Amino acid sequence: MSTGSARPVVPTFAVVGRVNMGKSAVIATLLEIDDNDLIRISPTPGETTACQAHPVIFGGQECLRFIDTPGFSRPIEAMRAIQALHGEGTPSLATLRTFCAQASDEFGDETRLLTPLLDGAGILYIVDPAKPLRDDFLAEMEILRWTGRPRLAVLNRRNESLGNDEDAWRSHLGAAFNLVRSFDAHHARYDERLRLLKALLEIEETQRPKLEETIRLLEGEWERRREETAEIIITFLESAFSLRVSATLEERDLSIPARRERKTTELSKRYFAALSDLERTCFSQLLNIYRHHLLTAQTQLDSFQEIDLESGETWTKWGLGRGQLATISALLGGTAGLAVDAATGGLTHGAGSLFGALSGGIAAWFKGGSLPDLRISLRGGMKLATGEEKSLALGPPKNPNFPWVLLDGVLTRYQAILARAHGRRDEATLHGLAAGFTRDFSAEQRSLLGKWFSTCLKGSPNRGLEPEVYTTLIRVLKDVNERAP
Ligand SMILES: Nc1nc2c(ncn2[C@@H]2O[C@H](COP(=O)(O)OP(=O)(O)O)[C@@H](O)[C@H]2O)c(=O)[nH]1
Ligand SMILES: [Mg+2]
Repeated sequence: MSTGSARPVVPTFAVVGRVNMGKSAVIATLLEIDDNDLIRISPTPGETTACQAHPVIFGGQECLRFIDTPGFSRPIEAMRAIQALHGEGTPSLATLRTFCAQASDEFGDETRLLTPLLDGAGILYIVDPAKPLRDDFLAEMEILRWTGRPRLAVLNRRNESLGNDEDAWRSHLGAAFNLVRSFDAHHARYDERLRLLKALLEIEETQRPKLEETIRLLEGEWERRREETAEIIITFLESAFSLRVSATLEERDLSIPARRERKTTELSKRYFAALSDLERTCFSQLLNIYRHHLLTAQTQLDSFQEIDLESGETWTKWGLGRGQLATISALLGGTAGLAVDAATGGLTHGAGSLFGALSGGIAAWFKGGSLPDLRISLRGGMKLATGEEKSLALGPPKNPNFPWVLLDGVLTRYQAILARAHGRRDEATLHGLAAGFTRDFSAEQRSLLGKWFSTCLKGSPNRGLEPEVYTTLIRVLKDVNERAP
């Protein structure tokens, strides 16, 4: 119930407007809540019948609160009733209180909406400027103006169509509100969310220090997430580049070509399945950091089936250009793309002698015998273990663009994660978007990452380079954040 003019300790804003204008979607996007059990967003009007408080909590402390309301349902009638109650002149806060205290059920929605305002909450008034500006909207604005609370009008356009009344909306809102802002609840990115929160600072002077502190905390949180992301990507790349799968082959597997082919193909499938698992883990960690539960990320498995076909779409879409690859390859001694470390990670260590021809991959090992037609040339080799058994180990594709394509796959999905608004309720699969990022890296960034990649591909990541790789990635992630898809 309303208590005099006492302001709430926590800066509080009630989100009001006509039903179905996207009030709940605006809150969900602002507060990154994509769970329909926590914030119900629905095309069916009238599903929200009570006010619901949504706290913003940092370090266990509530520092900002939004109140979702059912919205106006009979604004013209309510306006007349309040006016009649007050008599001549502009209705006062006292009249609004009396109205709320006396109102019958027919004004249930209006009463519920006004109560937090009478308790001191500021106003976020959500409208869809594509809708015709009718009298009932003007009545809503009028009632809100009578509360005298700080008020921000938010234009949330729910579809592409431009209404004819946009100018009229703006001029009426401009007169009745302290500030008017556009905000797209289905597409707003971090910067736009921050901009809307900063608008609250402008309308609610008395809460300035608290709101400024909250914005600082949010900015800090955003940076922390970027740092975590960089760390996750480094771990992912390192394990992906060092990934090897191996199988034991017996003499009989080698003597029958069909069997041999099947074994090798199975092994290559296992390699890509394991790579996909690593990607999936990486993506789900990123989705977790950015609080998305309705998204899944598709792995790059399909792209990699094509990685040795230079005309393949992936080859041209992601990864570096030919000249850039040549520069890196020269920098690393010209053979980096093909070099296979004799040690091939831990898999071949220990027993047995290493067969030659590693640099030719498994092809050269099958002297005389025809090699299964693997479309992807994987690093790896064959070695003789004890007795009659041989083990075959396969590793990352030898295509020198592999690491860059892999990185672009992560970065384009990161970009898609940042572009997803929490106010949406549809499930979606993230595909890597059109253009990659690695091609636009500076020469220094490419050479540093190229060096580190090559050590990882050889199975012995250079830890000394990691701090620089980390800083470079942070820079890259910032650029991704600033480039809208
Ligand atoms: N395309 C689009 N649809 C939106 C947007 N905001 C809300 N909606 C949709 O409009 C409907 C009503 O949204 P909701 O937030 O529940 O409205 P509320 O009744 O004012 O709380 C839902 O189907 C939303 O998905 C938007 O910015 N763009
Ligand atoms: Mg709602």
